[in-house]
Amino acid sequence: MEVKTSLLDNMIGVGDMVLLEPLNEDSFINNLKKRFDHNEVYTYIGSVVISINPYRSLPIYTPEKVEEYRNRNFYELSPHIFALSDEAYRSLRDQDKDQCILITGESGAGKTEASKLVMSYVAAVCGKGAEVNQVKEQLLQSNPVLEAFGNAKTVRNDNSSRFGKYMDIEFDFKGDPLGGVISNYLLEKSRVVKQPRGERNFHIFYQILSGASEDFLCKCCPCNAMQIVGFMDHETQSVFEVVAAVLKLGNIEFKPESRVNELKEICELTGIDQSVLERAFSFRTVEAKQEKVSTTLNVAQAYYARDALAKNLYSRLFSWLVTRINESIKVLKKVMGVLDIYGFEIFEDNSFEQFIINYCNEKLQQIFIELTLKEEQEEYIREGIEWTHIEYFNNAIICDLIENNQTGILAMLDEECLRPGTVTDDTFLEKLNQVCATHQHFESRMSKCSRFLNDTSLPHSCFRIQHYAGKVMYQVEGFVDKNNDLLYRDLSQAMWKANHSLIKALFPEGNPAKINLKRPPTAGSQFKASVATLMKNLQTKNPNYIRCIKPNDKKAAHIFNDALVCHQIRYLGLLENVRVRRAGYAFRQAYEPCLERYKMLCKQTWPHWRGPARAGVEVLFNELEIPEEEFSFGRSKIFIRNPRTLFKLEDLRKQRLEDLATLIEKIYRGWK
Ligand code: AOV
Ligand code: MG
Repeated sequence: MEVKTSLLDNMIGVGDMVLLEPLNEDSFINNLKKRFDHNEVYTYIGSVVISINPYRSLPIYTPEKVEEYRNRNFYELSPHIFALSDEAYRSLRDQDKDQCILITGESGAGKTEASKLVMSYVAAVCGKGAEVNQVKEQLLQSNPVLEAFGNAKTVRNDNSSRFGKYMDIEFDFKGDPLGGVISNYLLEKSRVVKQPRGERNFHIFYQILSGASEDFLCKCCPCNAMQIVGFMDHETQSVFEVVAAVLKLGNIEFKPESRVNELKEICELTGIDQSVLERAFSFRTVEAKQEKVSTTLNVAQAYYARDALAKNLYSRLFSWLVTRINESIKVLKKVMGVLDIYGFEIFEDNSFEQFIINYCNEKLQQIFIELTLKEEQEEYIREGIEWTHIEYFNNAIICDLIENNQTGILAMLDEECLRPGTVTDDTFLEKLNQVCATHQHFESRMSKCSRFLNDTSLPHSCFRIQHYAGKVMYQVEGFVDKNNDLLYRDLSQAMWKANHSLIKALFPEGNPAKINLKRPPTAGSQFKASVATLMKNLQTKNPNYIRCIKPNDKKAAHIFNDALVCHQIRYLGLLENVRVRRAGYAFRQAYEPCLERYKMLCKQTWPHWRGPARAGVEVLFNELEIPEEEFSFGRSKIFIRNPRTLFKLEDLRKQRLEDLATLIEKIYRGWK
């Protein structure tokens, strides 16, 4: 049997990196490559799943596969995303532990696909019946709706998520799905008015444009999905009217000879009073205390106002969609959260959006480090278990560079945005230079004392951050404006006056009765706050990790680029992950629940053990003859090295329960 396993391992590589011999970067990559060449795209590091994007459809997600993985122990079958999904679902159902699935990896690595696979697996194995099926359908169909409105083609990924998504799926005590709640994170709304070369606008615009003119609504692909999710026909219609209005806004030109057709059409479509909108594109009113001052907009300002309106209409529509979907699917019970964000990305030109996206990825890497590398090692020390520290890079320092309340880049950007006087992107960059010049992960040439004064690859209008996943150069142009996220009040008032209930609802601040002179929070600070809430939420749940890896930059099947994979393995800290895992213990449990679960396996502890739980567990393990090197006694918990020991305990318990059931049945028959 052993020979057979190692022959197989030689051919397709080992399924769990913890068992890899010898362990180094080369062997790690070779193992992944071998498996990739044999269509084995999943590999474990203990309970962490590494997933390599195959860029082609593999026959490994069929209903038969679902059945194969259903109710099986994690390490029983070959590594699969279904095994992780099953494990998470069963811990939720049987042990009442809220779960979260954290999917990370750079743009195009396969996060969104992974999140859908997890959801479809869980939907396939949980609950039955018409009502439950309707809930499942709604949960699953929220994906195509949000992808149509929130995804777009970029150079890195043809279906790139341009927003972050976290979805809690909620279950009742039996493990049947009840509903869900979606949180969305900052949509990259600048894409509505401008796309980098080779990229596209959000999918929905093309879907609308490709539809037949008279009934384009019905031909659009997300329509059916919208119906299943629970949108009423008039709501769907309103949504498409807003999208069409955004499209038409892009065609408005402010030239003397230009026709006013577009404006008229928009107003007809949306019930906005044409004279009000025209006025809002011509003047800007500023209210200071009791006074109102109107200034005429020049052509550039009119274009700015137009784009700001298009971006706002679209991003508010998107948030409304999420809220609306939540109304259909929301309830609160046991939950499984699935997190699918926009992956780390480096483009030729990186702006505020990339800065935000990459910051979000830093935070997720931070959570992984906290829970798997840091916390795990600290727990051994706390529990008094002998331990040699394993080094790893902690990116907390980069998070701090970005989010520190006093000296962080976001705080300084806010300070600039709120400062009276002339504020430009350059004054912001100057400020960064004063405060960050000496930070190890910050690079720029503006400051006199800069270490990068002679680095010509770094233009004066840029700063560079050495992120955990690589160096990214950010063009400072647009940071202040995008953070301010300014929409002239005349426009929000014009929208609020529209005879269109959806548009009216999207611009509540346009209501003159609710004029609030306080400035709304900046885009950056809103994002920071929502990410902080997300991180707190994730920490209350039991984490399951999927680490996605992109095998090549060509979006192509069968190509495994060693250097590219190596880079990702390094920054994801995967080798350190194996080392910690290998030196450590796969499973731990406090003494009381452990004794409670297994006491039936030992005469001395069954049915009652009258002593400290720890002593009970000692007696139990002794009687079961579990080899000493397989476990350690911590201060409050038992640590088990190999998951197989745990499975053995579970199998024995199952056997014992079956024996008991047979026995009870016999006694019962005897009575009859
Ligand atoms: P991402 O979510 O990680 O990028 P996606 O999940 O959108 O990446 O994957 C990109 C593309 O890779 C998909 O559109 C599929 O064509 C292919 N792909 C990914 N996973 C699989 C799989 N398991 N089997 C077959 N093909 C796959 V981004 O959202 O850009 O960060 O922001
Ligand atoms: Mg994605």
